[in-house]
Amino acid sequence: MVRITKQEFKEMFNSKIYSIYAHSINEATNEQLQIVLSSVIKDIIAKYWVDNRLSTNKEVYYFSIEFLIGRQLKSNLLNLQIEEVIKEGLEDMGIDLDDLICAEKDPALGNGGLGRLAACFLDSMASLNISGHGYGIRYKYGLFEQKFINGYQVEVPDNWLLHEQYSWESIRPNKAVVVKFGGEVYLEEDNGRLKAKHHGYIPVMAMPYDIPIIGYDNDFINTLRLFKAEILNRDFGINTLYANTFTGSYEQALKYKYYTEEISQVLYPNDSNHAGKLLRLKQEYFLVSSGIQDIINKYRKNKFDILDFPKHIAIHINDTHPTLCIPELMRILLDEEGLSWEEAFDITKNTISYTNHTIMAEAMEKWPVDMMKELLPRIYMIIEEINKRYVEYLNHKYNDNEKIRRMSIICDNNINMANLSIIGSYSVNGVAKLHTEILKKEVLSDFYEDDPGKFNNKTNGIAHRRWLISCNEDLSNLITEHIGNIWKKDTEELKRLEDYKENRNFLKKLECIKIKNKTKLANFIAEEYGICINPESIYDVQIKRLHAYKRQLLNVLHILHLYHELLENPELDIVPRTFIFGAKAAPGYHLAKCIIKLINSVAEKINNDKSINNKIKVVFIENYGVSLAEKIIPSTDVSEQISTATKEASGTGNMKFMMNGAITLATLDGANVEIYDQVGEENIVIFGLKASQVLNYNKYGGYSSLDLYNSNFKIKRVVDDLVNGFIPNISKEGRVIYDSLITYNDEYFVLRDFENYIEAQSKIDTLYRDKEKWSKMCLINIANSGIFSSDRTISEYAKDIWFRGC
Ligand code: GLS
Repeated sequence: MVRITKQEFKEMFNSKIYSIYAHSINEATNEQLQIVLSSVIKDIIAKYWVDNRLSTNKEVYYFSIEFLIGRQLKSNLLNLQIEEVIKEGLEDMGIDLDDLICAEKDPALGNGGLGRLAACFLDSMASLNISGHGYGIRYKYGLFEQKFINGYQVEVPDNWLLHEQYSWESIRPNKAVVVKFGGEVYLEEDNGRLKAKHHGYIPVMAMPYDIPIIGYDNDFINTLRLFKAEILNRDFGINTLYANTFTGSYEQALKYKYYTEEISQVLYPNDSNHAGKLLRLKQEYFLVSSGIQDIINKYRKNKFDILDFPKHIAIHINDTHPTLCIPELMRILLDEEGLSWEEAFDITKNTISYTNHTIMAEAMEKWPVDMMKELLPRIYMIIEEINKRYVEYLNHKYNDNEKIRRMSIICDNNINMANLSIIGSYSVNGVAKLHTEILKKEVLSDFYEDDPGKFNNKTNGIAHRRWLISCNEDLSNLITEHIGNIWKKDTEELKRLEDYKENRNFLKKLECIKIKNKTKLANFIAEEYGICINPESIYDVQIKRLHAYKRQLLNVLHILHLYHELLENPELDIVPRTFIFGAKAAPGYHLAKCIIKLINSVAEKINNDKSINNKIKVVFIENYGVSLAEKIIPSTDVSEQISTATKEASGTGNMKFMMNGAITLATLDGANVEIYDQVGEENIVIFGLKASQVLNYNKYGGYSSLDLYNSNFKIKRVVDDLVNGFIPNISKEGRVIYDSLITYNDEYFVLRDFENYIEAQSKIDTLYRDKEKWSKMCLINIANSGIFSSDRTISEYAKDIWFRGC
């Protein structure tokens, strides 16, 4: 057990503040005090961290271009189980722990679900005593900070690295490696074998920064290693290695510095979207090569036989962004370890596993052959060889040119990264049952038919420690008072809460906690945005990236519909509603930005219209991210999960809301289907097209949004609002949105699902009126949310993928 007394802590804290800042507590800012506290905690855990790094068990390495870890202080204290001692120690010194928790910067090194999932997985691996480490990029600028100016999204750089430092990291210069870009590769005769020789490349130093990932109550600490791109030797000197490209002048040295540092400068702000830019390819290879070299260096130190690599190492690639792990591992095995092609490919295929996170066509990574050839000549040669051999295999097995085109890695001068990931790995999984079925039957059906055993499902999960124990303390305490502590380590125990579903006293307590959380959020919104919301109203929340398929538009069109109903009949009997949005749009995603402007303009109009008696309010929370989610989710009544069926691979916000006792209003998409299976139809509100219907429309057509518009008065009324001046200041944006719905036939079936959504919303209104029944529904949701802990997901990855056969 990590143990520390209050006295020891205070001494450490006092001496640390002098050694870091050379001044006393009284002169320190909260940011400084938070940095001191993190540093003390790092000292406290140092021994455990070192011990863990020496592990010789099978190790898992999780490669991800994004890690959205959120603030660490509170969750580290929780996992170390030392929150009370630290809180009291700080109190003695006149410091409020909560102030320090809020002073921590929130590292936004991810866009949304994919990056947050990676963070939850790290938490679970450490908590389950699995040696599992993350590899990522230490972006200087994370996801942009969002500001609203006149209702428009404006992006501001996110300077999360205060004075170039992050309080939880430790730099490891002795573990730096060199990543090579460009140049030329020749195959030269060496001892009777052809060996690849790489000349004239540009070397980039990958400097590791380690962040401890602390397990829950188990003294187990893993590492998230983030690489920063730097010049070689950090000295600016002229280096013969890059003399070919940067010819030695001061100007050239500066160019070199720019070339290298640019690589880890900024996170690409796209979610589920492939930008296809050269810099992104550099980032991908930088991540992959740094990580793979690091693994190999450690492996060599352990002196294991290289042929046993898959017995000791599991490498997991989080979507296709780290797919170059496959040719990079091949490169090292062939060129440095001197293995044969067959040996190298066998090892690679048995080491690497792959998760697919989306079926959206625009997210499928494809790289132009020329770009790959020029930037990564050796890697390209290897990809070409893998492809050649695979196509030979296909030719042998099938006599079907179309099929072979679909399955090959290189086609039409593009490299298809999903195909490379499948061909070079032993396991392919989707992230929810429905998504995996769609992969098997539709998107990847050729591969599934070829090798069905490779495919499996791993429904996503969330770290319940952050998303319940830490962010909703009152609820967590209520649960513990009634069913004891075991659920914190085994969330299936939450099921025992069902024993209380007829217990009015318990249901009342649940309701009181929700009201308390809602009041807290109302105070926050009043302070931040000057909008007064009513904690007795239904908090109806949609927080996630802004994307057409997620259909924030459907939500806002329904708000307009309600507004019209209220204007026509101010006495209309509805439960007051507060619609809350939080969403960032990719800076280049025009339609998404128009929708943001629309929501803000609708909010402005409705919130200032006295005639509707505060019956509806609309709040768009600026700069949505992990820390805000931790505030909003515990106070939510209705969780909006309304994507077009088939489009949301899983969703994870849906699970967080459910675990905090919100009722899900959803389409049968992604993991919503499994939430439905858990709670039963009385405890969730479902609407809209099913996946099979959407797939049919996509295949055979038959949908006309214009017909709907012309035949349905309610639809026409809200769609016309976009262009008739009813909502002020959206003339351009309204037209863009109108066109997406009518001129371009409503790709995401917003209008097709509209009537059904109105009915579902009115069902929510009816259900909420019976408070006790509502509370019972909330309870059933919480009780059945245990399966969505990422501990369950990670146990499945461990059993079925990383350690199978061990
Ligand atoms: C995503 C999917 O869109 C989400 O549905 C999914 O929950 C998440 C994690 O698996 O991955 N894919 C993606 O590119 N971004 C995501 O959030």
